[in-house]
Amino acid sequence: MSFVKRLTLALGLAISLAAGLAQGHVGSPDVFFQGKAGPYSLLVAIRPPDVIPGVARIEVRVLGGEVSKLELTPTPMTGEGAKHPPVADLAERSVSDPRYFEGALWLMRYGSWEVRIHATGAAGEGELRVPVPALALKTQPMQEGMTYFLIGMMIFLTVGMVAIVGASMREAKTEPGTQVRGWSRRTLFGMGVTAAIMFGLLWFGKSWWADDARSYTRNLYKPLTLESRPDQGHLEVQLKDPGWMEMRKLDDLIPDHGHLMHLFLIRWPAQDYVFHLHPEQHATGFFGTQLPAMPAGTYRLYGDIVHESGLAETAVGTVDLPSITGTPLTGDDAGGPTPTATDSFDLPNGYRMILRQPGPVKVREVTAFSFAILDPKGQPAPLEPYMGMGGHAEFVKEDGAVFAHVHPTGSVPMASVAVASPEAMMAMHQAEVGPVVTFPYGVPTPGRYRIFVQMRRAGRVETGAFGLTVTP
Ligand SMILES: [Cu+2]
Repeated sequence: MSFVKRLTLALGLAISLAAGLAQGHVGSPDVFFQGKAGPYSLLVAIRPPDVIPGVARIEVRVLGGEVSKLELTPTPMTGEGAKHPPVADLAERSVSDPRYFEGALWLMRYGSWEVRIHATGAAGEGELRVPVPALALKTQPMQEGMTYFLIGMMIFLTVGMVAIVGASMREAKTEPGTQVRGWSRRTLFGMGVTAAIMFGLLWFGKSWWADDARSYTRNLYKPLTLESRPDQGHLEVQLKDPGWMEMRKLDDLIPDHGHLMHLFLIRWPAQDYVFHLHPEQHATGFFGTQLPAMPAGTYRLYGDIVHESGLAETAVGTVDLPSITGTPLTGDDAGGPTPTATDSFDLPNGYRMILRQPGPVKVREVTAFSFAILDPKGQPAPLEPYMGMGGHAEFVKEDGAVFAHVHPTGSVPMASVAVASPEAMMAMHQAEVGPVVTFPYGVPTPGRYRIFVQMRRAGRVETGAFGLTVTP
């Protein structure tokens, strides 16, 4: 029954083709991470696969120290799987650039994964763990060539099977060399039965296929949404789960930079006001916050949360707000008008925030985006940590297709880092920062972006905004 074998093979292939991948940000699946593996400083880019199970590509640049060998191991971030890592893969060192290593790893199932990067070199050994979410984001259609190939095979094998049965019933019992004339009833009946069995098998295959496609679709990542209820100067937001895998719960959130939710409100479509607030949770999935002074308009909401598995998600929504008198911004809450600058954004009292032009920005390639605050004399102003980091930057595409919340350590939320490795998280919290703060990030697609940057100076969080155009 080679036909069934082939069908099984084809189904397996189609199932593995029918997958995609996402992560905590919106429309920005690549992971960028800067951290230390023992004595070595590494800049890591992970390109998650299009399919789960699928192959993630890992690129590592050694920024500090002499590394002779890099080993890569993928494991789930929590649970039994985390305790039994597979054998490590050796990353390949570039011949032309000895500080650059590359590797590929299989991510076997959905969920919160990490890649363990073990570095060996002149100064000893060290390990860095980089969280990677593995979520199926889309169903990929079968390639046209494959479709025609499979249809052709189906017809060929079905007709072939009927013909074989027919020929064997008609001629098997005749002496060699005898000419058989006509088709007996028995032969035609046998061929009819074979055809019926073949159609039955095809029907079975089709429903098996459809069933598998349905169960895959059920597992496709569906982002959380934010439902909002503004009431005077107060905003209530509720996390809504559109129904996804059982592994997602809403009562397992862990604080990131001391807050369960980082809520960004961006006035849309002008993106001329941005606020970064921290609503308090008062029941599972229910959050509330006082609003600052805000002009009326439609605001897009992006709520960053992290689950105890280390999986980070961005819940999205919109809210229409009237003009709000509001309460003054306090604590870690910050924001304000963001008329977009090219490289110098005016702040109060003659200060400015500047973007050091990074040179040509290439799609998906890690670029170092560096910012500083200059005093009225043009001298770099001293900065203070803002929620434990040198700064917080949001890369937002003008058409809304991308929202990525990035830190000087890259695109991985600190709470996810903490789940993978608490010591690494402690080491990354910065007591002293600046005067230049650099964010490693690679924009996912060409187009026009805004970068909203928040840094703290003299006890005050300043918000700057910069335009960025990325050509294909
Ligand atoms: Cu942040």
